[in-house]
Amino acid sequence: NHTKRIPFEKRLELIPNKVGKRLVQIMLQKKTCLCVAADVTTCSQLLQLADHVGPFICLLKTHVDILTDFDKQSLVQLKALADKHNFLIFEVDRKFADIGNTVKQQFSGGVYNIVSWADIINCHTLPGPGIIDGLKEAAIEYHGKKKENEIYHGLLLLAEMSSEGNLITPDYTRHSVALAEHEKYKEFVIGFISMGKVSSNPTLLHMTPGVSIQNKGDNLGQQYLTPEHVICEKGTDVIIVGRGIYQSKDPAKSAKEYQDKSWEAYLKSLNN
Ligand code: 6AU
Repeated sequence: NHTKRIPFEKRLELIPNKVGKRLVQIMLQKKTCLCVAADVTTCSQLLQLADHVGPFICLLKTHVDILTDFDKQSLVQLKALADKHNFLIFEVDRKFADIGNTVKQQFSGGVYNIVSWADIINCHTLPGPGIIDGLKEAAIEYHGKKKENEIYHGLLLLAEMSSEGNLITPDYTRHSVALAEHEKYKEFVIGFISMGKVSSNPTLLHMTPGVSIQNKGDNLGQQYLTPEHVICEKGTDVIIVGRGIYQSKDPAKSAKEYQDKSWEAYLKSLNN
């Protein structure tokens, strides 16, 4: 059964990447499968949201490119909030999609210096394996370590997208899965952005955007499913929720609701 679920406690022992392990530990400690997409446009909104939803999440997804007043100090504060509330940071805006040599610089250089504050990043697989190699080199060089098992970042491959009419085919997804499952990347690639479970390898995590309790979609092609549907029916591990939380009147209350729904669905799916 493709959606047969292995408990997180078991998977924790198998995951080779430090960040992937840490994430699953947090999920188990806090009983949450929720990642909040903090798509707000100022640093103060970002920090405020992170502080409000922090207790309920395992991961905060940032879009650093859309901050109008980006400054490095705010990221230091964000890191402090991540420590305070025990969550990891996933920077997604550099949804890396270029050749290895370019993404290596985008990851470790520029104004954002993502390598210094993000735990998790993601990339498109369109350019081929070189994109993973480039990002991996940047991650290893940042820590000045050459041993692969000392990588302190985790990479997610975009195997599927939530937007209507996207050009990803089943074949493209299969190739992305094969890359993630490759022995060479097992210390660095921790899973996928996908609409559900695409690999039965228990060390790889699946994170799914396009999740909302209330809405069915937006007017720019986003399509939503409920937390229960993506966890129980599609077999995903982590739900990524943006507007359903940060646009609600009380983001902390909404985050708690999504947290509870995600964990209930996870427990239910263990008995499926
Ligand atoms: O809940 P929303 O629709 O407000 O936000 C969904 C979040 C946004 C998107 O940039 C992101 O999820 N997203 C992504 C990823 C991983 O960034 C991929 C995708 O296929 N669909 C999607 O919505 O921050």
